[in-house]
Amino acid sequence: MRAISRGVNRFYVTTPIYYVNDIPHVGTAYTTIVVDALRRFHLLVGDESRMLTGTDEHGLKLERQAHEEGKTPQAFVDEMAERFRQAWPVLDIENDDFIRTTEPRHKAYVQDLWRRIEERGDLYEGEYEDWYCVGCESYKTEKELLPGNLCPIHHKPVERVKEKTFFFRLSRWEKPLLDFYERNPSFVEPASRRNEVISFVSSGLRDLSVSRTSFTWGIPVPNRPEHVMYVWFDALTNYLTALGKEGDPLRRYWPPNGRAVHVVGKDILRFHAIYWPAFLLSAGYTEKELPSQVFAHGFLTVDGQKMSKSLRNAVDPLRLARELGPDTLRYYLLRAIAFGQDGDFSHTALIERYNADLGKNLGNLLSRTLGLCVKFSDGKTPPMGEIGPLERELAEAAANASAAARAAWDELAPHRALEATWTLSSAANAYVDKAAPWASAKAGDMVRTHTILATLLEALRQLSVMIWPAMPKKSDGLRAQLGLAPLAPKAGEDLWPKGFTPRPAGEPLALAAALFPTIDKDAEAALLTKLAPHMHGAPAAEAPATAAPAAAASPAAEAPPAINYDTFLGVDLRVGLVKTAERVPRKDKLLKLAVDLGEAEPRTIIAGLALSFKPEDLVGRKIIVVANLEPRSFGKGLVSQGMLLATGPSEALHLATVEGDAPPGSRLK
Ligand code: ME8
Repeated sequence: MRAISRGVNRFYVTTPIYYVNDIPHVGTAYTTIVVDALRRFHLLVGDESRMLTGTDEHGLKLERQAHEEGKTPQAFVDEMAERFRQAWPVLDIENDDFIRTTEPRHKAYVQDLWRRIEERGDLYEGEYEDWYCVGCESYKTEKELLPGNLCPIHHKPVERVKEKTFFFRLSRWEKPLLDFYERNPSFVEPASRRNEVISFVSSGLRDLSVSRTSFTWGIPVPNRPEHVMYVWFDALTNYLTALGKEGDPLRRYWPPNGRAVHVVGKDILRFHAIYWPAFLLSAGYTEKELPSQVFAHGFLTVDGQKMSKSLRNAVDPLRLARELGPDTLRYYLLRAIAFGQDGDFSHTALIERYNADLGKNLGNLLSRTLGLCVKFSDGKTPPMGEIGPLERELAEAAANASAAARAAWDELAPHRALEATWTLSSAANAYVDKAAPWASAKAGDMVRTHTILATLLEALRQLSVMIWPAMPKKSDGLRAQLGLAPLAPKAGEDLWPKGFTPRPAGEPLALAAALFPTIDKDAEAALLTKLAPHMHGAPAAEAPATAAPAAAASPAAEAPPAINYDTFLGVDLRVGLVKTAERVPRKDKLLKLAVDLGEAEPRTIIAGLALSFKPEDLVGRKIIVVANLEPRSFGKGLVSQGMLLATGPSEALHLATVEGDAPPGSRLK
């Protein structure tokens, strides 16, 4: 880890800049919460700390999506970027800057970087011909693809690209990169990811196509406006754009004067660990002026399932934060997922952790301690008398917890930091039981009783500091009950707990409502129905176009068990006539159909057909509909009132239909 030893340390931490084809979801919220917690930790220990997030707004994916929605790319990205900008404060994320790649400051900076690389001879013109995944905005080689030319990440067909381009001489940087990784082993973390990067680079780097000529939504190449820059060349540069030009005071955050850490998901490690340092080295930056670290975290699943778009959106982090408070979500994500590894998001696990760690452990410690202070110390801080072995033991637990948590935060391990923090809360709870202040009070030993309570109040004060990076609001609430002002960290002032230093006696405490009221079984059920509707009837996966697409697609798939005739009759299968069909904004697989089932009004059916059919090709077609399936919500007022039958993979579906002229509404039996 590269830390700065002179004066105040500077810590610059960034999230990826998110594509605006999606709205903020639990995956992007995860990265952004971690980065905010790291920012807060460094602020708390007196570092100059700066956080950057923002949006990635160029490229083919966004140009296409804007067209699909009938908007200009600029209008589309303006609208979507706003959703990100407004989302983060709801999660108590306080980024110091928010960068958009369509801003003039960014364009100027990227063009400058381009020129520097060009001057050093690392750009040359040519023609690119190979595969491209629009979802990844990334070039793919034949051997990376899945059968059927599918992108291994998106499972969607890649596109054949043949166009004039500028190539970046990435191959020239193979050896310098390998040397750099060797000299700076903490550049890529965790270690397993570093090994992946090293083995990828060692297997040979091809020159990289860094401009596109087949569309226009990008930053123009200087003096060659028929080329726009490859979106990743443009995007990666954001981390420097946001610190201004050389000489700008913000540049002090960049190495060698500051520590710059890029936190990214494992999906985009290669871009950050290979392309980005190669661009910088090529532009003349020295090794010491490269980012300090790229930390690739794992991917989240939801209730054990891969996050498809519909599933991702079924967990709305903003709604969760509004229902349960941002700190509950922050704590859960930071504590439950080992940072660096894949993890699972589950509402029930979240509520379990809330009740156990926050309610029963920390919350109880607070309410017990303050209740005892009200009873035995007039609701004020009691005087500290002579301490005994139990107090020494707790002070030692506090010292260990604070040292371990500090080290873990510094090593980008929030889960370990919180685990260590909670060892103090558990130790303090055990201490109350062992020290039994109620017994000493009963025996009339108020000096001892007060000593115990003063010890507990100090443990709580330390906890209020150590939870601040993860739970800033709850830290304020905890401190308010302890009669302490909210923390106001300042650069140069280290607030992290050091030693056991009880407060003067006689300061007012302010016992208030429970900090973490228990979520009982009834409240949990109500919350789950509200927050996780996919767990309550509606299927969680991407909108099925068919009753059982996977099984139907494979003749060898195991057949479901036999059902009796009455059960079959319970399924209301009807002939439907498609009256209209349209795309669903921001849901790239879905089409919305109006289907005549012989009823007074056509039914709305949302189906995963968009990869196989153009909307206009479906109008007038007869389909088979399961007419009595429970309505299913896709959010934003979109409700499907039935399901149609089809077979095949989602990009090559065949619709089930009937021969002859069976009128709409005819029942199949
Ligand atoms: O890749 N689990 O943007 P993006 C955990 N614009 N994290 C997840 C996640 C999941 N299931 N899904 C997404 C881009 N993320 C580029 C970045 S940077 C110069 C350009 C998080 O909108 C994770 O941080 O696709 C991942 O790397 C990022 O969102 C991808 O965001």
